[in-house]
Amino acid sequence: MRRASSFTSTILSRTLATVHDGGVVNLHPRFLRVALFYSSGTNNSYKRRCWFSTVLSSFSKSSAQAVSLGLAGAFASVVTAASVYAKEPTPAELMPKDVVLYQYEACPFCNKVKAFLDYYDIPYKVLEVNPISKKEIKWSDYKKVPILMVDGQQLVDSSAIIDKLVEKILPKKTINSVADEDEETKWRRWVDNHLVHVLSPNIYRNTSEALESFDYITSNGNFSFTEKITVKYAGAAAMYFVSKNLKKKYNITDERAALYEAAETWVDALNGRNFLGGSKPNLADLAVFGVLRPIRYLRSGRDMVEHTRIGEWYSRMEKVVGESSRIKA
Ligand SMILES: N[C@@H](CCC(=O)N[C@@H](CS)C(=O)NCC(=O)O)C(=O)O
Repeated sequence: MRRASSFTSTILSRTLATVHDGGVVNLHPRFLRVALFYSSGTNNSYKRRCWFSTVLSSFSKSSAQAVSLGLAGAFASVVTAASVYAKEPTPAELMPKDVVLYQYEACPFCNKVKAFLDYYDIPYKVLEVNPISKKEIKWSDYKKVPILMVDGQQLVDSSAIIDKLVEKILPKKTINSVADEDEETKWRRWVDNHLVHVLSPNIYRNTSEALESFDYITSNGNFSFTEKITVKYAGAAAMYFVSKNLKKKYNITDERAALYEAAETWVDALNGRNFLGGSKPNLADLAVFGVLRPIRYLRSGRDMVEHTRIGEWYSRMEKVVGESSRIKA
C-alpha cells in the first residue's frame, strides 16, 4: 500500500481529530485504514472528529464568495434587504467596545455566534484559528472554538456565549410569553442536538461533495500552503468515510432525506410566521440560520433550498441579518 509522509498523516490526524459536542465520531481502525489511505500508520492518535473542522463556513455575503459561486443574484437581494426588514438596534451604551472571535471560518457553532453579532450590529474582529496547530488559542484552557473575547472577558460555547451577550446587550429583552420563550429554547436545542448532526453526512455525501466542502474549508481557513493541499485531498477522502460512520451513529439512512426533513420540520415550526420570533427573528431563527450559512451555497444547501420550503425563510434571514458587522483587518 502506498504511503505518504508521516507529515501528511499527522496533518490529517490532527485536522480530523477535532471534536464538537454535536457530531463526535469514533473512527474504527479498519475504517481509518481505508479512509486514511495515505497514512504512515505510525500515528494512532485518530480520535474523533468535528464534522466541520472538516467543514465549511458561512457563505456570508462577501462579494468574493458570491462571485466564486456565481451567486451575484443572491448578493443583490441582500442589498435590497435592509429596507424591508429592520434589525434590532443595540443601544450605544450597551455596545461592547472590543469583541474578538476566535473561530474556524467553517464551524457551524462559530457561525451561530456570528449570526447573532451580525444581526445586532456588534462590531467584531475575527482571529482565524489554525485547526492543526491551534496556536492562536494556546493562551486559553478551552481548546475549542468559538471563543469570544468581550472587553477582555473570555466567553466559550456558542449557546452560552449568546446567552451572555443577550444579558449584556439586551437586558430588557422582552419575550411575549413563557410559551414563546419555551418555543425559542426548544428550537435552539434542536439546532445543537439534531440539525448539526444532519449537516455533516450531507456535505461529505460523495467524493465530489466532500471535495467541494474541503475546497471551501481550505480556501477560507487558516492553513499553510502545504497544509492546504494535503488537507484538501486527504481530508476529503477521509471525511467521505467519516460521514458514513456519522450516518450510523445518528441513525441516518438517507442523508438528503434527513436534511430535507429537518428543513421541513423547521418550516412547520414557523407555522406561517415570517420568523419563529414572529415579525422579527428570535435566537432560534438566528441559530438555525447560523449553522446553515456554511452549507447554503454548497451542493447540499442548494439541494435543500430546491427541494424544501425553507428558501423563503432563509432569504428573509439573509435580508434581516444584512451585512456582516465584522471588522475587516
Ligand atoms: N458546544 C460547543 C461545541 C464547539 C465545538 O465543538 N467546536 C469544534 C469546532 S466545530 C471544535 O473546536 N473542536 C475542537 C477542535 O477543533 O479541535 C459550542 O457550541 O460552541
